[in-house]
Amino acid sequence: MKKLIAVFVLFSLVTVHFVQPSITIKKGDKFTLIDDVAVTHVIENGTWDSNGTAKPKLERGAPMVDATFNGNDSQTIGPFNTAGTYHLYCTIHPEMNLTVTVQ
Ligand SMILES: [Cu+2]
Repeated sequence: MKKLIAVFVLFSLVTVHFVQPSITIKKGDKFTLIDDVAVTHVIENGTWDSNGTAKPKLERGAPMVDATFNGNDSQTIGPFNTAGTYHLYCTIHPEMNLTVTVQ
């Protein structure tokens, strides 16, 4: 099963965010991230903390994610082969955090 999740922008870079802040998938699934505007995103393993500091971290059991979007494109992320909760973020845009729950 492949799920879709979109990335979009409203008027300024400050408000760039994931349309959904979280996604739940089954073990072994991949999902597709869609960048539906002309904005570059670089999605990697890690999070932005509440102070706006990037915290890169490859969590145990997570696939290594390093996906560059150039705008109006999409990429498949995964597969996630181990159940757990994982964190992805956009290294360019603070607050662009995505939580992936694998069941
Ligand atoms: Cu971004």
